[in-house]
Amino acid sequence: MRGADSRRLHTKYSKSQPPPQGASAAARAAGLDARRFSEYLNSNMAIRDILIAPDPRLKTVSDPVDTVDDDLRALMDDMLETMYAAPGIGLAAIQVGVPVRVIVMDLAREGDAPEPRFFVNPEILDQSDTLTSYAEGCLSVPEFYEDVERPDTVRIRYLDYHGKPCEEEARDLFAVCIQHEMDHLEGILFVDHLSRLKRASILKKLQKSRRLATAG
Ligand code: QAP
Ligand code: CO
Repeated sequence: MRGADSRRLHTKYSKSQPPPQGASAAARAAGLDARRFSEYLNSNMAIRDILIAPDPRLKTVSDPVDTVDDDLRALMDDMLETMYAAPGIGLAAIQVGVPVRVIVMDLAREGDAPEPRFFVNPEILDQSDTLTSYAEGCLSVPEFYEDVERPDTVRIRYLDYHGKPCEEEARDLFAVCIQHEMDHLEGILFVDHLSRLKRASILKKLQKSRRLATAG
């Protein structure tokens, strides 16, 4: 995220001087507030539709990425815009209907500078035996939150926004989020970790609100 393109974008944009069309994730990395930035989103910028469960496409196992190129970066930029607009903290490509192994994330607290992160072809190298439980939500399962137990630390390998191989240890909310998002790459939702009864109840309610939304 740091590099030539981010250095060009050090000026803060104001309302009278909006950012250029298609200003990418580099703009955010340079310190633009993504939440203020969202004021400038318009129909030319691609906020994509988020698939809502029980959409069968969410069960797809996503394909590995061959090359991190400009096309893929355009997808990652769109995903980040879509996630910020929602707003959410993590999004997998399949949630916007693209079955490739790509995740975007921003765990920065509201009011703090945004910290967009990109994970291409992520893998878990190692995981702790200790489990921890967190009340998870999901942009594809709107308005439902349930405790899910997962390893509390994972070591991951992935390619970043520029295709550079990276390796690091994820803990706390980062560990929860990366495991939740990596589940999406296998076609797994957090509700798949719940009892059949609880899962069926949530999916039925989502289906019902979908019916009501499309009937009107
Ligand atoms: C996944 O989730 C996650 O129900 C990312 O009405 C969740 O961004 C990782 C959201 C928890 C770790 C812990 C959910 C927005 C956003 C909703 C999200 C909603 C609006 C969820
Ligand atoms: Co999710």
